[in-house]
Amino acid sequence: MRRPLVMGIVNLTPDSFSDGGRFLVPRRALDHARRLIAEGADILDLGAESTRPGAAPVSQQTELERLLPLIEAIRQDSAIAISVDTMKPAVAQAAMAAGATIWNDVTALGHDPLSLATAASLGCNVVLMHMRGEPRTMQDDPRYDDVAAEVEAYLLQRALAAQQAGVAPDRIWLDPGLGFGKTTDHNLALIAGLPRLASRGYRVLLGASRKRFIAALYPPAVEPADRLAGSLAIALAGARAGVAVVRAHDVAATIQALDVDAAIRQV
Ligand code: HH2
Repeated sequence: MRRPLVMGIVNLTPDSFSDGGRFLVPRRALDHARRLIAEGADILDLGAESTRPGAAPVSQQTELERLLPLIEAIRQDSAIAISVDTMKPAVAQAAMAAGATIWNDVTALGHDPLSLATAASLGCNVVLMHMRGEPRTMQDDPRYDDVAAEVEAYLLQRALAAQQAGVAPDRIWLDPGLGFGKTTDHNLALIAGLPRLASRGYRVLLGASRKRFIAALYPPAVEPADRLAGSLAIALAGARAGVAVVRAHDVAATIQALDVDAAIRQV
């Protein structure tokens, strides 16, 4: 029984909710990346623009200045798969040229009219994530009739659009986007719906690590760094639902939990 791949999170944003800017300096980001590699991460996800609720947008120039030196530095001593968390096609293109191979787009290649064609021409893996609205306003009373069905329909439609633009189906990863325009109940319904999403023929990526709704489930509200146990509970639910990739801040702990779970399921 193989466990899902673990994608370790490296934030280069001054206002990222969980790291509080500790990794803004590239030197620190590089140290953090190296630590996640040593802990056994399969993929590193580098993000220079925070997508937390209420976050302000970042310019293309700033994203590039933050990302490119880090990708180049990681590439000097590691062959780890690098993912870049961006909604801008020019940033994705420059990142792939520097050595990244995965484009993680929280707008499912919908932010820019050039995104679909750029992804196809780059030949990279693409993460298509569902988000309701935009980060600034997405948590303002989001509503759905059937959140799991609506998110799945959206993701399958974006996957089809990507394929029509020339992206190979085995390079498309789907992500329900926990916390992106969803209440706690919506997030729980999406987790419960993972087996169905994972049966649609595409790899599924799940990102629950340290998210706010975990603190809503276990009062009193805990700080992001104290949400590991809840994050692991969701990672395991994802693994049992057939998720292929888990996005996580705490790489060593996540791998340990997933390895033990995989060993149990193999018996
Ligand atoms: N969550 C965040 C950012 N990027 N990408 C994908 N594919 N799935 C996710 O669930 C996801 C994501 C969370 O936002 P942010 O505020 O940037 O925090 P952090 O990067 O520390 O998780």
